[in-house]
Amino acid sequence: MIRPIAFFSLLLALPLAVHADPAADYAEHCASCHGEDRLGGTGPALIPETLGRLRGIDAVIAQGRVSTQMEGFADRLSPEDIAALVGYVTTPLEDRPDWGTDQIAASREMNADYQPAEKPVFAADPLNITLVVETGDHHVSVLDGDTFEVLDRFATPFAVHGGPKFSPDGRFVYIMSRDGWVQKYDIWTLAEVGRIRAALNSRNIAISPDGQRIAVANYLPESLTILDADLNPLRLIETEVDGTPSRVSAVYQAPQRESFVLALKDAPEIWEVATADLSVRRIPIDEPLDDFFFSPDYRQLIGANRDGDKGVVIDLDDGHKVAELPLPGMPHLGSGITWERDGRRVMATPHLGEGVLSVIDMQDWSLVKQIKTDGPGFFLRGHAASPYVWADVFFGPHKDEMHVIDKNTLEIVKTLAPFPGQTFAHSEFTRDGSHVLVSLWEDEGAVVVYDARTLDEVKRLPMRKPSGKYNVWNKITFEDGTSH
Ligand code: DHE
Repeated sequence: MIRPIAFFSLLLALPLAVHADPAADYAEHCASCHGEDRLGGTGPALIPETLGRLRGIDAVIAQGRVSTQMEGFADRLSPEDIAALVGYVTTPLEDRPDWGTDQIAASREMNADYQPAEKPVFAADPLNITLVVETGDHHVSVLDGDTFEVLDRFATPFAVHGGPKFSPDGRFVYIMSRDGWVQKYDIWTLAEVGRIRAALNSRNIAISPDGQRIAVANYLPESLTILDADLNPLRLIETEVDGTPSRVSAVYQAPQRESFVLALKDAPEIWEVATADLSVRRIPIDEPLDDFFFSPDYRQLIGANRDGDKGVVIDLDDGHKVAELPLPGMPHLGSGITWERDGRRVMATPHLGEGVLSVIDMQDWSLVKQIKTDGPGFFLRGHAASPYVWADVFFGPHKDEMHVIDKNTLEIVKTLAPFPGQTFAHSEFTRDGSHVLVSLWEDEGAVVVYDARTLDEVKRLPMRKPSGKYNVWNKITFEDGTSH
């Protein structure tokens, strides 16, 4: 017979199998900031749609995030608890959350201290301002495009993605986060106007030519949210095809057509929404297309198929397919730019899966050349005043390189690599095309300013993981060499 005292000693000696309880840990440590429903609060939503591309979630839980309210939990949670929590927050929600116009309207937060200035509060050219999105600590820096002085640096919602969109006069900018927040900022006053959560997970935004409608493309819920210029929700367009919801991959502004053009992720249709009355036109296509690039008159679009091996040209007036281009290696058409070459308009697109840039004749949609690069690239930039195209090598061992390519010969004339081993990507020209700004895309990063003619470095501005840069003039004039 075992005596009681010996029995307890035996129990204590046995290794205790303590199982992590991520739901309880979430409720105790995370819910107050990230929401009991994981849809966000003062902190971002913790759902796979938002976290999908985030690396090192375990390290963030253990050590926290510098310059944010996210503290570290390594002193309270074991590595096993943290691993279970990562599994918990990257598992899809059981029920499809509800986010209708009432919830959207209730999320609107206007800045009570905002007093609009009557003229810019700075001496710099307001149309040569360049915004730098700093993803390292979720801020935007406002740069004087002539002196490169930082005029303001403001906090954004978590994980800004895609290009901010400027009002047609260049005064206001709308910035979107993957969490569906749309922030409005007044460049003249250097102040936030307010923000609203248009959806729970969003892709990008577009603005109507009169600046009165902001369209937000959403994955969750599957929809397009239309806001007015004061961030009031006007309409939630549910993107359903034959009773099945489709995510909206992206929304594009087509100013000449006075419409928004929608790429649907899950249905073989393109939607066109009139900016005046928000009526929807549905264009059936053979297969879902994504990542659109438009002809300068916005009559034709070229989209990539799901397998990433061809480009399909659609005429938006009659809805018919005009051409198909063999473009293997995942063309990133959304990063395409155009220019005039030998009297013909060409477009160039990088490929996410192959170290080439495809140059396409936009008159007959033939392939002019595939320029071999040192690896797959993400972004391209040019400017009417510059003879060069700037193409990064975003992926692979040469991610530290930026190719400068002659627009006529289509040859690489120089490869810049000032920071060996570190990502050097995304460029943007100043208003007059005299300078180019490139991101050292690292947490202790920088924006490096080049003379666009001599290709010499002019200045380095320290920044926290700078990603995209956006010049007001180039954007509002729809400069051919930049994204729209
Ligand atoms: Fe982006 C723009 C989609 C991953 C940084 N990206 C866009 C746009 C789309 C898009 C549709 C155009 C929006 C606009 O400007 O209106 N991006 C996608 C994807 O589908 C993809 C491949 C996967 C995803 O998770 O969404 C993707 N994008 C990324 C990244 O991993 C990048 C490098 C880092 C990040 O911040 O997420 C990234 N995307 C950017 C940037 C732009 C962008 C900086 C704006 C480019 C510009 O110059 O206009």
